Parts: sequence; C-alpha cells; structure tokens
Amino acid sequence: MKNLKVIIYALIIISNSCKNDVAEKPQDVKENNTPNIIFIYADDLGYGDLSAYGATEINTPNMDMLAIGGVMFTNGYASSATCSPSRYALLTGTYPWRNKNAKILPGTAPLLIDTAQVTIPKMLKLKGYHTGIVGKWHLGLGDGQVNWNERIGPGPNEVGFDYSFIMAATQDRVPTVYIKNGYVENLDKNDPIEVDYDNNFEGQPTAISNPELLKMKWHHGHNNSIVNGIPRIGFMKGGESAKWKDEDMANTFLEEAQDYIKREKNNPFFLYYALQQPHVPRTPNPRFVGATSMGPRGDVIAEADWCIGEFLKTLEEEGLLENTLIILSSDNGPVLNDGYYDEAVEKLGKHTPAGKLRGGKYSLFEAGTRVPFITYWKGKISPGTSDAMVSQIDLFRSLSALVGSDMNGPDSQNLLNVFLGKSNQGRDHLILEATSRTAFRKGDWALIPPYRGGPINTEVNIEVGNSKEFQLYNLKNDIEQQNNLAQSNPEKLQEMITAFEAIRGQNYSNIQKLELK
Ligand code: NG6
Ligand code: CA
Repeated sequence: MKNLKVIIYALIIISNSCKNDVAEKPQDVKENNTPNIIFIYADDLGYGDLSAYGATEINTPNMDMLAIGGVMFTNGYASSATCSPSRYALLTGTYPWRNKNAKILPGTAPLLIDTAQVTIPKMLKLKGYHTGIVGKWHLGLGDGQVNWNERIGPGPNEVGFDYSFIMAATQDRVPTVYIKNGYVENLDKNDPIEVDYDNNFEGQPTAISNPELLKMKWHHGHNNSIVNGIPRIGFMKGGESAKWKDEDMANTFLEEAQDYIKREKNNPFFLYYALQQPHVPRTPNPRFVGATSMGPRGDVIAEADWCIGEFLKTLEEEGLLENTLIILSSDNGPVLNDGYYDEAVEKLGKHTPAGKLRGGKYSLFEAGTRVPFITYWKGKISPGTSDAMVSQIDLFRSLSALVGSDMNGPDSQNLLNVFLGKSNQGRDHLILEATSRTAFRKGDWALIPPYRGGPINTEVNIEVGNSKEFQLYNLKNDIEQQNNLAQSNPEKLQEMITAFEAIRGQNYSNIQKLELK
C-alpha cells in the first residue's frame, strides 16, 4: 500500500513535470523563434526622404520611431534601382540579373517567379506561419493570357501567400483595380475588363485623344487610358465598378493590413505590406494635400508615414509589438519627375531625396539602390545605427535562420545577427542592378563597368551611371562618387573587376571588351 502511494506520488510528479515542459515549450518557441514578421516596403522612397536619415524639410515621425528604436542601416540596399527586379530578389533571394525577364513589368506580364521556386512566404509557411501580402505586387500574374474576369493565376497565392490583396503592377499602369486572392474586387460581370498594352479599344478616350479629360498631365509616357482623370500606361476597357479611387488607395491598403493582423494574430504571421507611395501618380488623400511644402511628392510621403503610424498603433493595441519583427525599406531610390507634371521638381526646395548620394531611381550610382533600411523589434533589438552592408536579398536566409529553416535563395546570406543589431559583420560584397546593367560594391569600393548610353536619363533627369570608361569610387572618402579612381588606382580596379567577374561572368557590359582597350 505504502509502495503504491509512492508510485502514484512519483507518477504525479513526473506527469506534472511533463506538463510544465509541454506548457513552456510552445510559448518559448513562439516568443523567440517564430515572431510575427512584417515587411513594410515603400515604393521609390529615397535614402534622404526620412528625417531619421537627415531630411530637414519633411517630417516622418513614425518611420523615425522605427529607426530610432531599432537598427537604422546606413549601407542598406535594394537589389535593383527599379521595382520588379528588387521585389523578385527580395522574395526569392535570387539576384535579378540571373533572370532575364526581371525588368519593369507591364500590367499584363506573366508571373515572374516560377511556382517551383522557393520564396520567403513558402519557407515561412512550412514553419507554421500564415502569410499575407497587401499592396503593390508588380511581379506579373498568370501565364501571359490573363482573363481579368475570372480567377487570375498563378499569382501571389501560388508562390507562398495564403492571403493577397494587391494592385497588379503600379499605380500608373492598368488594370487599375484591386485583386483579392486572384479575383478583381467589386467586379460587375456585365462590364468585363479588357487590358492591352499595345492597342487601344475602339472608342476609349486616351490622354492624346481627349486631353480635356485630364486632371493630371503627363510629361513622358503615361498617355494611354484615362482613369479618374489620370492618364496611365496601357489601355483598359470596362470594370467601372472595380476601379480604384487613387486618393483612397493609402487608406484601403492600410485597412487591409490592419484587418490582416487582427485576423491572424493568434498564429505567427508574415505580412508583406507594400505601400504605393511615393511612386507616381502621387495622389494624396485630401487630408494630406498641403501637408508639406513640397507638393504631392512630399504630401504622399507624409501620408505614408501616417499610415505606418496607424499600422503600428494597431500592432500595439493588439499586444503584438513585442512579438513582431518589423523591417522597413524601399524598392529603389528616389525620382522627382517620373512622367507626370506634379510639381515634384518645382517645389522641392532644399529637400534632397537621395541625401548625399549620387543618382536616383534607374541609376547604378548609390542613390539607385541604397535606401532607408530599418529593423525594429520592441524589447528585442537594441537601438543603434549600423554601417554594415546589408541587402534586401539577405532577408530570405536571415529570416529562415530566425525560424530554424534551412531553406535559402541562391544569393541570400545569413545576416540575422546584423539585422537583430548583435553584429556589425555585414556583406563583403554585393552586385547592384539598374535597368539590366550591373555594378559591384566590395568593402568601401564601388565599381561601375562601362555601359553605352547617355550618362543622364533626360526624361527623369537622373545620372544613371553610363560611361565608356570603368568607374571606381571609394565610398568611405567619397560618398558622393565624385572622384573616379579607375585611372589612378589600376590595381584596385583590377582587383574589383576580377571579383565582380567571378560572380557575374564576362558578359555584363553592352560594350564589347575589345572596344574598351
Ligand atoms: C517606367 C515609367 C515610370 C514608372 C517606372 C516603374 C514611363 C515613361 N516611365 O517605365 O513612370 O512607372 O516604369 O517604376 O512609362 S517602378 O518603381 O515600378 O520600377
Ligand atoms: Ca519603385
């Protein structure tokens, strides 16, 4: 009898200790290894567009809060100086120049990511995450023959996202509708949508045929179909009830993002919140018109900052901030006149969207790809500034390390400790891309190979980096890339070319090697 009591007692102790194990482990795992992950991605936001990064003419208090309370990277890069290639690299951990189709895509382009390819959301799904995207997609949809009136696929839901609420391409490209999990929102089947990037549909007004219908004027490109008085790239017919209202887009995406986290807060989630600002056409909600002295470009940055603030409030209200890693960055550098007359140039004043960096969107100079880059995790990341070289392409491997996965994209490096502010050992080197050209950063040095073409893209008035000579800059002493050291430092030049070609191969320039001699 006595023995039985002892045995029962022992069993109770063992079973309690098991319970403790079981009870503690999931909590532990949830807190440390599977935090929620949110990637906030602005469109065309420049290195110098945030007050935290030195802007004095514009206030971005909410983005600054993330920068001040997290790690603010001063050498953080997008993979490309344009959108689709950067987004491709971000989600797949693959350099965009490895895929010849990774260029700025029309709204009718087929899906750029192979559905067999590994992606960040696929990797996270395997670790129990719910995955969502809200905002700009611009990675193609379908197989090239999309019927916009039926289910549109493959798309985000086929490359790893459980939930998607997107615009197909850009705000200046048709179709100007939201697509939720593959279906156009608010579509009236009796008014079907047709889209064509080559030919107009008979009788449909364009910016050329009916300029009197425009409330915003085009400067270059952007003279096809008119939607809400704004001329777009591409032709579209039908879908009246589904067309977005440009001035409401920021609110629509914000509410979608807020609803997503409220819905998914009980399991680990990954949200890719892809803001449309400050890409053209810049259409601030009336509440933000005049928020800055800079006209629509400044006003939509203020609006984007407000959206981020509201979004953070929701995270806080839902008690999620301590268990959520937030990454904020931009898909490429800044541009002022990207095709519409919207006073971005005229009202710029003293603001420097690229900070001290040379170039801008479309450029192989630093401002093309060096962008605001911030990681924030309340209570987990100690605040600080980091000058480690990091790229968005590294998020794949770093996040997979965070959640204990061994999945990876071919070019992604594990910089988890750098992103968490525990190490300053960033990348050794990085290949940068801009409009199908590539450049190389290694240590403090930047190499731009020779490219045929004008040094300035005169439409947008940006120095894009073309020159018939090699360019070599020491960014440590010359962040503005003013002193080309290629001639005076032939040894460094050769070392850089060799290291670059070891990764990139020899066929990178549109000038034959023979011509260079
Ligand atoms: C360019 C557009 C520009 C912008 C860009 C894509 C013209 C003349 N210019 O072709 O306005 O839409 O593509 O920007 O059409 S990105 O940020 O999505 O890469
Ligand atoms: Ca962009």
